[in-house]
Amino acid sequence: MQSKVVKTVCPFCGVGCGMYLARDSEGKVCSVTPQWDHPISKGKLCDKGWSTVYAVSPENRITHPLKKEVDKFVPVSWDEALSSIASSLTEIIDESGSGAVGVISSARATNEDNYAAQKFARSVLKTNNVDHCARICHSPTVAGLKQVLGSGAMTNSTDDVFKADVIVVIGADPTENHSVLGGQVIEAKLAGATLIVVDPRITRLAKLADIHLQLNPGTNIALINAMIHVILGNQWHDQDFIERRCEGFETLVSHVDKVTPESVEEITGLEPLLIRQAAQYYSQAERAMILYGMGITQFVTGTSSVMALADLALVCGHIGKPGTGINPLRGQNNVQGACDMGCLPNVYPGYQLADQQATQVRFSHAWGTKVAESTGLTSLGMTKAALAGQFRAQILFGEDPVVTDPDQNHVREAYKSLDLLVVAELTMTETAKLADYILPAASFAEKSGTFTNCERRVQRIRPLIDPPGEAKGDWQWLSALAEAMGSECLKWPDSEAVFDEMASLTPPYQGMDYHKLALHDGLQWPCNDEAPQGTRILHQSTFPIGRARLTPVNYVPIDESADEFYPLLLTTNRLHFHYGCGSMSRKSPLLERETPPGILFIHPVDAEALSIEPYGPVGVRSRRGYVETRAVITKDVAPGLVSMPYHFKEAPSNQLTNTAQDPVTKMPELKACAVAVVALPADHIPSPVWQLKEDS
Ligand SMILES: Nc1nc2c(c(=O)[nH]1)N[C@H]1C(S)=C(S)[C@@H](COP(=O)(O)OP(=O)(O)OC[C@H]3O[C@@H](n4cnc5c(=O)[nH]c(N)nc54)[C@H](O)[C@@H]3O)O[C@H]1N2
Ligand SMILES: Nc1nc2c(c(=O)[nH]1)N[C@H]1C(S)=C(S)[C@@H](COP(=O)(O)OP(=O)(O)OC[C@H]3O[C@@H](n4cnc5c(=O)[nH]c(N)nc54)[C@H](O)[C@@H]3O)O[C@H]1N2
Ligand code: SF4
Ligand SMILES: [Mo]
Repeated sequence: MQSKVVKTVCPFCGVGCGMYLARDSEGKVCSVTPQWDHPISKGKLCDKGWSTVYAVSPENRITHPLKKEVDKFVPVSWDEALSSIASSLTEIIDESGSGAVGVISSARATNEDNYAAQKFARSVLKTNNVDHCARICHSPTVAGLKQVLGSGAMTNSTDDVFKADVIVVIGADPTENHSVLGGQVIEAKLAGATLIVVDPRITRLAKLADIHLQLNPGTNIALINAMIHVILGNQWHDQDFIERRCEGFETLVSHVDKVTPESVEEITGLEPLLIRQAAQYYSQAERAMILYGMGITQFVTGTSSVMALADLALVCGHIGKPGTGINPLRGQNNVQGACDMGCLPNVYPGYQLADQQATQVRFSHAWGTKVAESTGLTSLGMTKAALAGQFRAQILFGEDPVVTDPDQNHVREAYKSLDLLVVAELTMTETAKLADYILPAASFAEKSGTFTNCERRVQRIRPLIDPPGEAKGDWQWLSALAEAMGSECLKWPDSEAVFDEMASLTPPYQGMDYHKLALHDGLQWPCNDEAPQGTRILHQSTFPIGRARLTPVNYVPIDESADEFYPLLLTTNRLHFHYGCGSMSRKSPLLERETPPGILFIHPVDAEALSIEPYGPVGVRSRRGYVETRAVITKDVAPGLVSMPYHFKEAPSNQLTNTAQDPVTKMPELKACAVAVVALPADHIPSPVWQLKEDS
């Protein structure tokens, strides 16, 4: 029997579907129901949303603070854990300075938690070393769109897919990864929209598309520049829009002058005619919308690729109107929020620049304490500095970098080299296993707060049950840790007070409060005096930087191509049924039964050449590591290309991936590296990676 129901938001992806969660008379979460009147999901949830109960169930949870003693964890009290962490942090800062400590926050936790995390880093630890998974996700979006448009977020709203005549899905697989929105793209296509998909794999949407540009991995810029060339050559651009709203047009014109579709045929592997057709459909549509994802950002050219896409939208004037725009499909339930909250080394809440004195003065004054001045390290920068002995302590919550960061062996070494690693988690992860202290964190079903979804919609979540055991919300333990370090800076009576303080210092959130958010089913930022009901479409009459800056960019090849030793190119993708490091989705027996723990997608031609059988065991090796898994033979990947999901700790594709980075944002090239694949004996059961390590 249900004894309480709350209205809340799915804790998985950035679509931000609305759900009701119910608990039974024993205080356990017992059911999930879609919210029929939700502005985005309109009564739908995907399999992960439906499986939320397993993700938070108390049997799988960390319930007490744990301290590592030699090679096992023992429960300790919160007081003991926090006072000991506080004194280690103080000692390390005294010895090595604030640059030797840092915070990794969580795009899965609330805005309130993330606001507290960066405030803790900047005002208590006095460092800008604060980052989170956006680094390896949409950091090129934040930087690239900010450079060209002045703001790094989705320009339009999800239901604009129903207003677009042409939808371009580039480097994204929304029916797997943003499933409710992916379903809406299919609906829009069936209702008459033209669908163009740009992806080296044949995704579900590619199968339905009017045009599928199955390009070689890492060649987006060559393709986009060629499309712009075709558009300009045919006078298909929007001269009026360009004159009124953009600068830098002449330079772009000469930059793409020689980039004909024929000149990029070999690079992209695409027929020139298809490029011409795509350019025509996109530019000639009354309303055309771009949706993009990790196939754009996770390259050493991530930021340039985002800028190229923005250039394409601008020359066609497809921005600032319904059914148009350039729309990054932000991944995690609250990654937009974690960025907005300033959990990035270079910006404070609301993208106020960390290295500007005005920002430092503003926040020092508001917080009543001196804040960090020197520039901060990115997440991968902290890993690198740890390996160099220059970074000694990390407070990390709601991420599992040992599974999800590139080059697992080097990440593990970096974490092992720390003098202090504190991990706050719902459950035991591969990263938590390396911690000195594990703190039990409350899940979304046990706390109040807000998540900001991919369309900038800030929505409330509400507690249904008490946290299991002694678990605490993230801002609450951060507040207690600050206090143990002698700071009252993070003392708030409740989540609403955290939100109010944040909103007063974050211009795009200034017009929001808990009451208004509840009343409107969330509000989209910017929400302020000029836009009290929030903003559905950005840049309607002007850009935050006045005129958009058209920015020509060059195609640069991927860092590591296939060669005679590593003859196949590996890309990484996601599976509908699993999420991130798998620590929440793999708790569901329903989701877990759908796929074996680890898969390599390979084309029949390559499988035959390597004598690989369907579901046969295979070994996959790169210059950095080795995993064993099972082969799925499919024409959905091109010959010469193999693909692996990254959800499985037994066979983590990040054993293999490359850390080569985008120079602007330090985004690693997660979408391409060279590998060698071999068939293993048919009766061999793929060994999990930890066993392979023991054997070697
Ligand atoms: N089920 C599920 N859903 C998720 C997640 C999950 O783990 N599981 N994670 C969430 C998160 S954090 C994120 S960021 C989003 C990510 O969502 P997506 O961006 O859709 O993520 P991916 O599947 O990694 O990559 C998208 C596509 O890029 C393609 N691609 C690879 N190389 C290239 C290239 O050179 N050019 C082009 N044009 N395409 C290329 C791949 O083949 C793939 O189809 O999903 C979110 N939703
Ligand atoms: N090879 C390869 N690697 C990739 C990618 C790829 O495409 N290919 N994609 C990258 C991308 S886009 C991303 S975003 C990253 C994601 O990488 P991660 O952020 O490491 O992945 P998640 O699985 O989302 O990890 C979140 C953790 O947070 C915990 N958690 C959930 N809610 C809360 C909370 O409220 N509080 C606390 N304290 N913990 C909580 C969960 O238990 C889980 O263990 O992976 C990246 N890694
Ligand atoms: S589409 Fe995303 S937000 Fe919606 S139910 Fe699925 S995982 Fe949750
Ligand atoms: Mo992501």
